[in-house]
This record gives sequence, C-alpha cells and structure tokens, in this order.
Amino acid sequence: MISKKMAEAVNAQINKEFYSAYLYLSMSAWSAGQNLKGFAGWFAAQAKEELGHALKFYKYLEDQGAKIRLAAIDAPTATFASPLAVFEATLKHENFITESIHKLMDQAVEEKDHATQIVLQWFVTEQVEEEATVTAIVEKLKLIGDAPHGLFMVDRELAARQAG
Ligand code: OFO
Repeated sequence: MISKKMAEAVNAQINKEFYSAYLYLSMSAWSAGQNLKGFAGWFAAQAKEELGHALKFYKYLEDQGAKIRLAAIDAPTATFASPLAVFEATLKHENFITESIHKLMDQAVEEKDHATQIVLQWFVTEQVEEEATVTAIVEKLKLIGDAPHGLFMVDRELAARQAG
C-alpha cells in the first residue's frame, strides 16, 4: 500500500503524461499541416509512447489498490513558429517532465517507499533517453538552419521511426 500523498503525486503525474500525449499529437497535427510527414509520424509515435507512460502509472496505482483520480487535461499549443521551434518546445517539455519524475523520486525516497522507487527508476532512465534523442534532433535542426535540403533529410530520418 502506498501513502495517500504518494498516490496523489502519481495521479498528478498520470495527468502530465496524458498532457504529453496530447501535446505531441498537437505537434503531429501541426507538422502534417506543414507537409512534414516524417515529423508528423515521429510526434504521433511519441504521443503513443506517452499514453503508455500514463497507463503504466495507472496500472501501478491499480495494483497498489490506491485511488485513481483522472483530472482534466489542458489544451496544448496548436501552432509553432518553425520546425526548430517545435522540437525546442519538445525539449523544454521533456525537461519539465524529468524534473517532475525526479520530484516524485525524492518523495518516494523520503517516504522509504521502495515499490514506487522501483517503478520510477524506469522513468528516470526513460527521461535520460528522451532528452538525449530530442537534444540530438534540436542540434541537427540548428545546424541546417534554413536549408530546405537539410529539412527534407531530417524529415526523412524522422519518418523512419515506427509508431510502436
Ligand atoms: Fe513520458 O516521457 Fe516524455 O514526457
């Protein structure tokens, strides 16, 4: 059994993960509107992953017999200034999520809640991976600047990601 305080914090994280899915789906829609099909596919796959994260936490609360409380999901931003801007916004969001996961971990450590720490360990590792992936894309987009050829290449590269 986890504490009420810990369960509330995990519930709040479920909402953040659903918001992440919503945000990335919005980015996918924006990308499709720019004729960046690879970007659109990449963000759609990312949205799907975020739903998986939300459900992982959901299942954990369920297994713990804790109260599940689904809150309203905020509307995400719908427009972005450029392909670079959309990935800079992604990196900023992932940094925010990392901070949130670390705060949950701090709380679990403080409460000596070993089970929650183990669940969170997976997320700590996942965030390192996500930040590294997105940082690499941001750097690539900075490098190509306004060169249409470069953007075409990045779009093709992003298209290689399969929605899992
Ligand atoms: Fe849920 O990992 Fe990204 O935000």
